Order: sequence, then structure tokens, then C-alpha cells
Amino acid sequence: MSKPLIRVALIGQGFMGRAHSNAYRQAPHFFDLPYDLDCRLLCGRNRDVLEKTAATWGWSEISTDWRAAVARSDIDLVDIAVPNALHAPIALAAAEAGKMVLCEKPLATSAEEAVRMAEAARGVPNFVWFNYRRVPAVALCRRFIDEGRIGRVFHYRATYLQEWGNDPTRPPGWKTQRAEAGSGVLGDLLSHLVDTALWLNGPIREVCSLLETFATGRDVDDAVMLLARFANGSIGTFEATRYAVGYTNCNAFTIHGEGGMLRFNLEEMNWLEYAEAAAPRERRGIVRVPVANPSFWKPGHPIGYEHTFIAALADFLFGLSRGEAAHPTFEDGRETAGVLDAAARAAAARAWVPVTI
Ligand code: SOE
Repeated sequence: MSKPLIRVALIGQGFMGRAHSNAYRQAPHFFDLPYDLDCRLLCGRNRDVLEKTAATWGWSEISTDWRAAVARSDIDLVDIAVPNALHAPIALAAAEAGKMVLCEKPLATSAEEAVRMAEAARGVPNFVWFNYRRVPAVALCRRFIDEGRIGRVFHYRATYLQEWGNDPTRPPGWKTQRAEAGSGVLGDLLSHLVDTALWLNGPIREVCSLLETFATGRDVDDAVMLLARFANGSIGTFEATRYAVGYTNCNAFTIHGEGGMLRFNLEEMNWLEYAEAAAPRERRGIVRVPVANPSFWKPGHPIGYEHTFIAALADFLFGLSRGEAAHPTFEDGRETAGVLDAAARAAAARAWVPVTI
């Protein structure tokens, strides 16, 4: 039986353009999706690269004009994987045209922009690609929390450590320019930590932070440290940096509750670590649990970064078929933007500030 067809326009052909392209190609191989996907249009700035990328990933057509792409009547879903400053204009136009709209993280370059985007997207299916929620070990962590295994939470500790900011040979790119990125690690890395924290541990009420720029002449933050008070009474520390020499992509968190501890590190993404406070003293310690998503391979057969995007897309499509939102939605993205906004305000004021948006 034929399935309803979704005709996709992907705007962006960089790192995330490839990650999303792969998800559209692979999702039907691993999931019995409720829709057929038509990879119809790939949109980007550089025509030469565009032709090659479209051929590699199987996009039928190309365009260098995102406005025309969004306006096409034969496009149902617009997926945004471009520099952050373009997220809002494209998402607003797509929502106004009645398209489903998926957007890379961070949702916006400011909290005000995120509010406008969340409002505009209220009438259409929408989703933000905070892909790390789909790491099976992170999802299991959420399940353990929901089951009450760690009980009342005391500490939430998260770090996102990269080192590429320290590489003097690296050519300048959009991520280090405020006009295109909006911020540095705040939007790029801290946003991931905050999205995961809000999902696992609930709302953040107030924050205190510092931002640092190590590179001369750079107008975005290279590092951020944040203290947070959660609504559930727990306290959090967050650190995100591009100057953690020795770390390539270490996205990690530890949660300590009265019933135990949960620990995750993306560098060991097929594992969740768990300690149970009530275990007998002679067996008390940290257990390393292998975690898999059975939609991919058999237990014990590791998955990788790309599977998080494939699973995210599948969740969005299954949600769509049931008339339910898949999270994180634009509204969830707005909540994260509110915490990032508070972090920037706190750093400027050198003070504790409430999360207001
Ligand atoms: C930055 O280096 C980056 O590519 C982020 O933009 C991604 O969101 C993160 O998943 C990996 O690191």
C-alpha cells in the first residue's frame, strides 16, 4: 500500500546538511515509516558544491534561492541547516507558507527571535534537531529518572568540551562570527547541554555565568561557565568551551540523586553509567550499562553520531502520523533560548539573574 508522500526541501549543505541528508536516506531503511520521503530540493549558496552534494546524497533538484524554495507548492517540509542567523527568516517564511518546519540548533540567535519563531510555528508541525536526546543511553537515562530510580536530584553537572578554537591553522568560519552565529559556544554547545538538562531535570529558574573570548579580535564567546538553580531544587554546573585542549567532542553529564547517580559521555555513547545508593556496600559502585536502539542493530552492536539524526527524523514522522508533536519542538527550543539569554545577561551583569523568557 502506498504511503502519503512528504516532499522535502533541505536548506543547507554543510556538516548538518550532510547529517540531515543521511537521515532522510537512512530512516526508511531502519524504520517502517508512516510516510514516503521525496528528497526533492537541496538549497545552498555555492552552486558547484551544491551539484556535487545533491548528486552524492540523492536530492533531485538544487536551488540557490531559499525564498523560492520555501514558496514552492510542491514542497511540504522545509528543513533548515544553515548558519544560525538565517534560521529565523527561513522558519518564519516556511511557517507562513504552511510548511512543516524542522530547524537545526540553536533555534535562534536571541530569545526574542525564538519567541517569534515558536509563535509562528504553532500552526504547523515543527521540530528542533537537538539530536543528542536520541542517543539511546540518554533516552535510557530519562527512563530511569521517570521510573524514580535516582529520586530527588541534588546535582546536575554538564560539560561540552572541544578544542578546535585553539587551532591557529583553522580557517575562519561562520561559527566564530557574531553576525552569522549570534553567539559562540553559548548557542553552539551550551544549547545542547541546556536542552538535555531541561529534558532530564526540568526547568531552570535562575543562573549566574561567565563568558570568555580567548582569541584576539573575535566577537563571540569561546567559553562559558554557568551555575544554575533548577525548579526541582537541584543545582547545576555547566561548562562549554572550544579551548579544552585534548578533547575533540566530549559532551557529558552526571546527575546525582538521593537514589543514585547517572552518568553519560558522548565519547562512549553506547554506554550509560549508573550507581545505586541502596546497593549493598560490598556491591556498591558504578555499573556500566551497554545501551542499544533495537531499530538499528542487535544489542551490543554500537551505533554512532549519525543514528541520532536518523532516530530523530523517525520520531518526528511517527509523531506526525499520530497527530502528536515530537520533542524538542520550537517551544522547547524557545525554552532553551530563554536560558541562554539569561546566561548572557548574567555574564554581562556579573550577577544571578532569573530565566524570564
Ligand atoms: C560544533 O563543533 C559542533 O559541530 C556543533 O555545532 C554540533 O551541534 C555538535 O553536535 C558537535 O559540535
